[in-house]
Amino acid sequence: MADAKTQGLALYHFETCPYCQKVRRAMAELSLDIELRETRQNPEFREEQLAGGGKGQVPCLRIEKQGEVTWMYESDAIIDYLKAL
Ligand SMILES: N[C@@H](CCC(=O)N[C@@H](CS)C(=O)NCC(=O)O)C(=O)O
Repeated sequence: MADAKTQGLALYHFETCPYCQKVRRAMAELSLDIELRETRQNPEFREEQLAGGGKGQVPCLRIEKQGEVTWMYESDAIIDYLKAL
């Protein structure tokens, strides 16, 4: 269940990816509850990321705001975005 600040956000990730671990750690430190979509064991998440974002690189933050969807790659950019929420 995401809170109001994080509604519309979903993080595409997988467990052993160090860049994903860095983002998940930042989420925990910031106490942000963001939907997690694990792409290694869930091919449908990988497919939707590829279709929407254009590449399967993780971590990737899907941001849906007022019906508009953007896909943010790069762990540092994602962490900066989360810190500014
Ligand atoms: N510079 C990127 C590196 C991310 C990265 O290398 N992710 C790896 C997994 S650890 C990956 O998704 N590789 C597969 C791909 O690029 O399609 C970041 O900081 O987010």
